[in-house]
Amino acid sequence: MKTINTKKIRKKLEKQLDAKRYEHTLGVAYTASALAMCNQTDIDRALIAGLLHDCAKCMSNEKKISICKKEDIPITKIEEKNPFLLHAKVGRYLAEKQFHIHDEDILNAILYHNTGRPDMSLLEKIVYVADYIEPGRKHAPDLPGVRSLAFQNLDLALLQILKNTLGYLHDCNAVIDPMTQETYDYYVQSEK
Ligand code: DGI
Ligand code: FE
Ligand code: FE
Repeated sequence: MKTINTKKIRKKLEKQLDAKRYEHTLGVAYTASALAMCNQTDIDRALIAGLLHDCAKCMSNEKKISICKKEDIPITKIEEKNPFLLHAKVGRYLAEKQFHIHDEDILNAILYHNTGRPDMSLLEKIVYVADYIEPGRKHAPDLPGVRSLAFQNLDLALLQILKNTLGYLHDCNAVIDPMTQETYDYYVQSEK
C-alpha cells in the first residue's frame, strides 16, 4: 500500500469534528491498530479506516442529504427518517474524494461501520468492533467482557456486539435498518 500521511488526515479531522468525536476517532484508530496486530493483518489500513470511519459525523443532516443528492448516493426510506445513518455512506464518499483513499477494503470498512454486513472482511470486522470497544466508549452492556473477548476471538466479539446492538435498538423501539438485521441474522446463523 502507498504510504499515506496520517498526520495530514488527523489535522483535517481535528478541524471538521468536534473535540469529543475527535477523541473517539483516535480511540477507534488505535484500537483498530491493536486488533490488526492481534490478527496479524495490515496496521496502517486499520489505522486509516479507524481515523476516517466517522469523518462525516459532525456534518448537519441537511448537508449529508444534499451531498447524497448531488453525488447520486441513494437514500433509503429508513435513512430518510434517520439521517444520522447516512454518516457512514457520506463518510465513505468523503474518504475517497476529500482524503484520496482508494483502497476498496478501507472504503467498505467505513461504509459498513454502522450496520455491518453479512460476510464482512477482516478489516470491516476490526473497525466495527473497535468502534464499540474503544477506551472512550462508556455506555454499553458488558464492555469489559466484550473488550477482552475482542482480543481473543474477534468473531465472537462481533456476534456479541451485534446481539447487544439489536437488543438495544429493540428496547428503544428504534427503526432497524434491514442491513443491521441481515448482518445479525447472518452471524447468528453462522454460530450454529
Ligand atoms: O458513530 P458512532 O456513534 O461512533 O457509532 P455508529 O456509527 O456505529 O452508531 C452507533 C449507533 O447506531 C448505535 O446507537 C446503534 C445505532 N444503529 C446501528 N444500526 C442501526 C442503528 N440505529 C438505527 N436506528 N437503526 C439501525 O439499523
Ligand atoms: Fe459512526
Ligand atoms: Fe464511531
